[in-house]
Amino acid sequence: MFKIVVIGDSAVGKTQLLGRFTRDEFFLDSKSTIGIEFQTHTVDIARRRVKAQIWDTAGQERYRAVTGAYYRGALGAMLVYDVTRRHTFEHAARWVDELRAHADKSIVVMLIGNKADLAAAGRAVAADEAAAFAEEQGLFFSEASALSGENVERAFLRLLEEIHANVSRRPLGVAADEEASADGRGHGGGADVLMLKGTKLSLADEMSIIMETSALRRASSCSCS
Ligand SMILES: Nc1nc2c(ncn2[C@@H]2O[C@H](COP(=O)(O)OP(=O)(O)OP(=O)(O)O)[C@@H](O)[C@H]2O)c(=O)[nH]1
Ligand SMILES: [Mg+2]
Repeated sequence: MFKIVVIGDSAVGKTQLLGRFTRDEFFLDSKSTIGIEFQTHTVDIARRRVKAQIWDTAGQERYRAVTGAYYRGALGAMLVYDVTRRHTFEHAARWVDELRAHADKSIVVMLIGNKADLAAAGRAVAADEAAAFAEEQGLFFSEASALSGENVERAFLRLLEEIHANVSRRPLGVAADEEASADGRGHGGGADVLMLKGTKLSLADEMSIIMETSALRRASSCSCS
């Protein structure tokens, strides 16, 4: 189980990228995400079954829930901006700072310039500029379109491959132990062991996410300003 977080400003297409990758779906009139949601999707990476657990939250500060638990145990991140709205790209540096502050140092990050289908008519960020920023920050980079599906699966698979390579490069003792667990041959067996090692999400974390998310939902349906 590989935990991936999707981050970036509001309305850049985080939820639609996730829907395209996990269910091959797209909704033009999607609503802003409130709190935290996640989807899982199983793929084959380097002849191994890998379950990607992909977490999605609101780009807008007031709809976001607990930051620490969101990033905890994440092995990868999709940092999304909208190729037609320049400020969403300019904020990418802030999202990188947030990752550096809250995520594991070895997290693999993919910068995604989404809405590539609109680039011909309304591009506001050159691909070269984004690629240079990604290189400087040590991120992978791809433009994509959740609407057309272009590059979506490829970008997620690349991220998962890089995470897989990262995990495989861990010290021999750790890797061997995790592989045995993943195959069900280790103590306790089963992929859950690997997931618990990876995410270290305690029951208290899960409860706080559920409670804060429902509080956010109540607040967002309140008519007060
Ligand atoms: N043309 C085009 N529109 C897109 C694309 N991806 C998303 N959209 C649209 O952009 C809007 C926002 O998409 P969301 O996926 O909800 O954005 P988000 O980043 O999850 O936003 P928050 O949940 O508020 O943080 C919706 O109207 C989508 O239909 C894309 O690739 N191309
Ligand atoms: Mg969303």
